[in-house]
Amino acid sequence: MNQPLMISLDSLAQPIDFAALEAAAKSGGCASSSCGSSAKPDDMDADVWERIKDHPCYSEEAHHYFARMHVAVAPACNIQCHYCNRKYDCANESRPGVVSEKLTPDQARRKVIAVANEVPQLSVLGIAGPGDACYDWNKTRATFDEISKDIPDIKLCISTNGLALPDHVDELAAMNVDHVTITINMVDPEIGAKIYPWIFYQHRRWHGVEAARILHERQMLGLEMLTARGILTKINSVMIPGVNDEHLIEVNRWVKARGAFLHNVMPLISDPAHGTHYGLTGQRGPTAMELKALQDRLEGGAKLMRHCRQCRADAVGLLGEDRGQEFTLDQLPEAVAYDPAKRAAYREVVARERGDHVAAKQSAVAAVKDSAQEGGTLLVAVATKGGGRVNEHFGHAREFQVYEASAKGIVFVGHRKVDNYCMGGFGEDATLDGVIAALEGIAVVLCAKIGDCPQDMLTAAGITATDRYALDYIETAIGALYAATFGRAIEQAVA
Ligand code: CLF
Ligand code: SF4
Repeated sequence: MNQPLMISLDSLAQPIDFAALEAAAKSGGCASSSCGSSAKPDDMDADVWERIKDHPCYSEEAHHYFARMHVAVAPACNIQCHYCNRKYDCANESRPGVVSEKLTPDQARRKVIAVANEVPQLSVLGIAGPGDACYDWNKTRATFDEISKDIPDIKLCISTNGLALPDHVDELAAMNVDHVTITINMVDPEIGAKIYPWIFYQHRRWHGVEAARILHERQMLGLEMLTARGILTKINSVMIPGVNDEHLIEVNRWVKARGAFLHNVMPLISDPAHGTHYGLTGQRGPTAMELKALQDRLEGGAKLMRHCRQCRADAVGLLGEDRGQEFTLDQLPEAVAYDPAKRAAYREVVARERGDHVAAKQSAVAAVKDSAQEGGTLLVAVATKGGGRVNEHFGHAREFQVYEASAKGIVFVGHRKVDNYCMGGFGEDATLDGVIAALEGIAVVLCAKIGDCPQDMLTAAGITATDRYALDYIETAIGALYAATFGRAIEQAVA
């Protein structure tokens, strides 16, 4: 069994122990078996790997180690989506489009530098609403221009509805923006008319099917232009049951044919309290199992992203955590100067840890494939705070990462958000009921620690929970678990 490197756990806990990070970065060389470059998948070009390996959204594996931050600098939008209400703001809410404060490009620069000095995992700066980064273009460009002067190695990323995208593709390429997300919910304007009541294009408002047709054509043109320039493009689609759920299979085909790098199908978030059209008219979102069923049907098409956390538009931190409230404008110093030392030290440590992780993962996956039996599928929920390890207490988890072990190996298939059950040392039954409901379909929960009471309640609900694999790499733990459940002595193979 791999011995956990304590530095990796320390480095992923908050606050960062910078002295320990630096010491670890300086200790020892980088053996070929443990170098981060060994994490490159065999079927990926070296150039593409170089561009995604530290991007937490474009690489599922990177999301264990690297953080993104969003700055809300471009509030104007040129379309209306039935799932959006840009007026709504709640700091406890976590969903796209929601933001606590809007920033000028100069305020954004101060904030990004402050975060880069404090959060060494930071690798990506995104502009992701509320509003549209391409429509409110001058602010997007000014922000990226400023920040890339101070932090040249930060990756720049935008998310757009696509309507104004074709007007800016050449500038995006010139600005070294390598990652663009287009939200594409339909390729059939009849369906689009049920999602978008209007768009604003060429100085006037368009409605209904005609509006959706224009949006569709602009989205396809933008995607083709990005592909032609070698910019990596991710497609986000909101799954809206009864409106576009079946249709997303067609969307997946279209975007694959036009060179999309990833397809991210996200569940509609719909609540009357949000004041959106869908929320107020009772349109429901999909259940976790409905989302998974659709994603499973899409396998084999455009490559799927399954680890999206539907971040707030001012999110800061690893995916699944949000430290935005630590960096509000009133907490920022007036003058900031970027210090690259922490980020550099962190990257060195991660490069080593990551090579070990990939080797452990490959071994566990091969062993599961080797011994998988017909129908031997195990859905496992893992409490983790990063680093690819089982390292979070059950009661502290705000989400569980879900993996499926089967004849296909060990595959990350999604996450389940929960309210953390343990508040100041004691748990609340009502919250635990919510956690159990969120774990629908899960066979086993792996965590770093769990008390007898929640363990018993989970057992009564048909879910096994164990801290037996605390601090193991996630795949190593699941491999051993799979062996105990279905396999033939896998434990030796992954030891
Ligand atoms: Fe932000 Fe989006 Fe860039 Fe990531 S988020 S602009 S690609 S840096 Fe990532 Fe967040 Fe999902 Fe977006 S988890 S909502 S996919
Ligand atoms: Fe809201 Fe984004 Fe849709 Fe504009 S494109 S209406 S900001 S979700």
